Amino acid sequence: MGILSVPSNRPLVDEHLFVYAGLVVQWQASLFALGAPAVATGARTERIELDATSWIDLTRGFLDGADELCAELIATAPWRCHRRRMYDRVLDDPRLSCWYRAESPAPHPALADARHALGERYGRPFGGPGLNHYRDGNDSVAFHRDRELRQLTDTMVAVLTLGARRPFLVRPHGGGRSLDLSPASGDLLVMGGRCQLDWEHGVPKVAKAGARVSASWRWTNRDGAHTIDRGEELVITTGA
Ligand SMILES: O=C(O)CCC(=O)C(=O)O
Repeated sequence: MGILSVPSNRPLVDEHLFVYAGLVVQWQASLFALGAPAVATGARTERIELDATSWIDLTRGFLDGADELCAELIATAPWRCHRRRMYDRVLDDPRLSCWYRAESPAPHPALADARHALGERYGRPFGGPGLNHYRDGNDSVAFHRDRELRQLTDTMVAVLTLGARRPFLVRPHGGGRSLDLSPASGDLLVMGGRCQLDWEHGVPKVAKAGARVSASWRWTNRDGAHTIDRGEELVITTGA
């Protein structure tokens, strides 16, 4: 099955060992990702029309200082390893996660600013953020549609990448040719329209990768069937 990749003109520098609060975190740093975390001014957004009703907005370099923020979140966020029911089996989620309510303080002021910028850009209130930590290439999320949104016809899911660049694949629901958005540290993608109904996304395992954190915010107008597929469900939370 073919994979189309969306090129980025952002240069990568060599793989780094990044030391933060006693933690050694390894990833390929981007020249744009060092320094104090802040929403960048003047980053350009490109719209990718997946079909007539689904789209992805890709903003390369949405956040400055993304590697700093990645290291800080890895060291300070209340990470948990969750367990997921996949039909008749309960499996460890191969990544760490934590979620924040919209009304709770954001885990970092730059993430509060990012959520505010999303609200300004789209004129909609976003929730979250949810954070995921992919410790190395063995951590992943399989192709899926976001569980609580996948029957809804008008949703937005914004995903900000911090740290290592990993494939981020998007394909039609049920299979087909994949598009690889390959977000680098500080890049933002927003999946909109019927994307959670008609398309799937995933971050596959890779042979070697440094640490990556994703921060995501969601919005929906609640239009749609609202039927939840109970085949797959997040059930148990354990310590990291
Ligand atoms: O971490 C990412 O980039 C994607 C996360 C995701 O798709 C999810 O948690 O539903």
